[in-house]
Amino acid sequence: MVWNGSFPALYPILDAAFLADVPERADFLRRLVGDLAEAGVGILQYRNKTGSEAGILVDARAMREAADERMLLILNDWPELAVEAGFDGVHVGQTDANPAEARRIVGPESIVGISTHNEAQLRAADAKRVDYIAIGPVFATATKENPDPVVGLDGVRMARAMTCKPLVAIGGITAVNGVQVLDAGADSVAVISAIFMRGSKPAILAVEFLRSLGIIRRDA
Ligand code: 3NM
Repeated sequence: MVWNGSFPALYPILDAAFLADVPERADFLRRLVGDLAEAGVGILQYRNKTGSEAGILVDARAMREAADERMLLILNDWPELAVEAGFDGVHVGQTDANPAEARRIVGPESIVGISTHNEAQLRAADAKRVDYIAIGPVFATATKENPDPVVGLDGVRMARAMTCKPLVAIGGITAVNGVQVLDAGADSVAVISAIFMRGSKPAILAVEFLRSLGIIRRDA
């Protein structure tokens, strides 16, 4: 994938845990994704660490229908399912499918992103055929099980100095601290809880987040 334009500055990650008890899940997903696209979200990841392959595919297809071409859709960890669902790419962690294998499956035109947590992983990722590199956790996060040590804003600066690829920062990022993370050199901030909080309206939170980053004007 060659980026024509810049990487979207806000990269929400929809974790399946957020969908646990919603009624009419496919309809809910279609509405949610449509609302996020309307809000100006340009890239969205679907992350489901516990579901069956069949279940993930059903969810992913519903998302694809609603996103049309306004939004890049990335699947966490399942390159084959990403292709089957017509997603734009796949994101792999350090212990998931390796990026070369993911690239072979999704093909040269799709997006492959990878998580890194330290300097050695960043160096290795930069040499691979990946389209963006994520670094984290930047701040403490309650969302990920067994998170790696916090890298802080200095970790983002270090990562920026080590790669020219689009840099996505993740972990504990909010509408309050997001600007600092971009100022430290990240192209994008990936967030779960700041957008997908129980009882919240993700599209409203996304608009507020985009405003806080200066992506949409405060009076818009
Ligand atoms: N990956 P929140 S931190 C999924 O360090 C994930 O690679 C991380 O959730 C990493 O925005 C993280 O709620 C959790 O902190 C991000």
